[in-house]
Amino acid sequence: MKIKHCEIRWVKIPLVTPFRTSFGTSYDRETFLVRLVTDDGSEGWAECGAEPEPLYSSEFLPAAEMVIRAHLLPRLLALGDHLGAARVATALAPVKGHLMAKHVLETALLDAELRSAGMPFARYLGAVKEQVPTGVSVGIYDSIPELLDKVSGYLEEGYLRIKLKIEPGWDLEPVRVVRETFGDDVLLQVDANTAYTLSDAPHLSQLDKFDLLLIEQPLPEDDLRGHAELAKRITTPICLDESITSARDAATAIALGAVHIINVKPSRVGGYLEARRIHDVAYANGIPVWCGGMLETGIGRAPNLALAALPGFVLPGDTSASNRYYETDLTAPFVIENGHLSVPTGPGIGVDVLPDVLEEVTTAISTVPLD
Ligand code: NPQ
Ligand code: MG
Repeated sequence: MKIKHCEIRWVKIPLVTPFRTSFGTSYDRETFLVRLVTDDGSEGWAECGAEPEPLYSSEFLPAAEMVIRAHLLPRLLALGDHLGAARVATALAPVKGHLMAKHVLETALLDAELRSAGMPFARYLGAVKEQVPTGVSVGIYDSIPELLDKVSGYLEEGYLRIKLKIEPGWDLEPVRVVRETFGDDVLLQVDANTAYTLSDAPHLSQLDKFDLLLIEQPLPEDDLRGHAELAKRITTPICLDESITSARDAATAIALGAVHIINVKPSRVGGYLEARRIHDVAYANGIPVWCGGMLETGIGRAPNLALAALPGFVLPGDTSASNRYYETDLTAPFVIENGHLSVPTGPGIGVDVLPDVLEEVTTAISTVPLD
């Protein structure tokens, strides 16, 4: 398969509500989409999971676009007729890092291939479910009443799991009040986005009484030793997000006792093929996984739902409905039904952009020269 056309389209979509985490507040979702056209006329789409600034990850959007143009796409073009999604990771391996940029190209090519073959992402990846249970990620708020109002609304919408963003100064109290207000049966977890250090272990152990499903990424992404030590000092299961960028990372963290549950995000690990390898390593070691989110539009949400339908994805993910983030999605909206979202059944990612919505939110569009 050859790439005949590559287009990079920047979009900016307002969020229905600001999303505050320990690393900052987002008011809009700004990202770029890549559209590939292959020599058999198939189109493939993918969405970059990076943010405008390197705050969640060292990657950020302008750098991702630059590395795609200057270092990644040329390597794929050099494969000529031998190009295929299964060869992307090897062809791009000489380029260090930039996994969110690599994810975009691999996913767009995989979408084109699967559309051409008439195969849904779900079937290709090995999905075993047609609907997946969904949770919701709840930001940090200025006040407890505001938080309770949000959580109450999400529970009414049917979300099966509540994830609270926490940071020093906003942790024990919000968790205690949510647990007391909504009861012991609500599936509840927290995400610190690396905001703590091992010296906070005594403080974090006070979360143990709230019977949380997990605490996500409490320590810096490169502190596996710290997470292994923390796991001995608290009973809440440790979940890693930012720390796990490959199947090798997953195997290392598991071997070190630094992780009990893994948040799998295809954009963080370089694409769906590595995400499936992480699933396989975790599954072989009895480690549950769930599908994380990066505020994707429908273009990124669709393949995430296919991944979330694999057998090892046994916990509700952050694959929330479109209206959690957007008034109008770039695709037909994903709607929560009985706490579940349906896995797309169409070829490739199984969704198409809505052209007029896309035009509305496009801030820049450019064709990448292929010569
Ligand atoms: C997490 N996602 O699990 C990430 C954090 C996050 C749903 O909590 C733009 C792009 C904004 C990526 C905000 C959720 C983001 C983002 C938050 C990732 O840690
Ligand atoms: Mg996280």
